[in-house]
Amino acid sequence: MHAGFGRIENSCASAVTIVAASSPAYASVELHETRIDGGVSRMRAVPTLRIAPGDAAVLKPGGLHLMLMQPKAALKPGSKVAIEFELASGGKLLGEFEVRKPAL
Ligand SMILES: [Cu+2]
Repeated sequence: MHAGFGRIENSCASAVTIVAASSPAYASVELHETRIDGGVSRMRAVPTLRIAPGDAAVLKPGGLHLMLMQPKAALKPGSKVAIEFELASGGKLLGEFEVRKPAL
């Protein structure tokens, strides 16, 4: 299982809502949020993510992230992974993520 972090900017004049994500490199991709609940770090699935016009969603450790499940092949640091976001409007957004070693 891998985690994806980054910044998704909405430069459109209207809000966008991400309803799903997928990648050719993984069996499944989910949007998750980490929350501290009674001193315990828990993840929950985020079914939809709305981004207001001119705003951005920041995916970072300890917060929103992409949960990348079952990589289909070994991924080398420095290589790129494409992730496609499906929007509520029916549109699609293609993102490119760089593979990095976990920061320890
Ligand atoms: Cu997660």
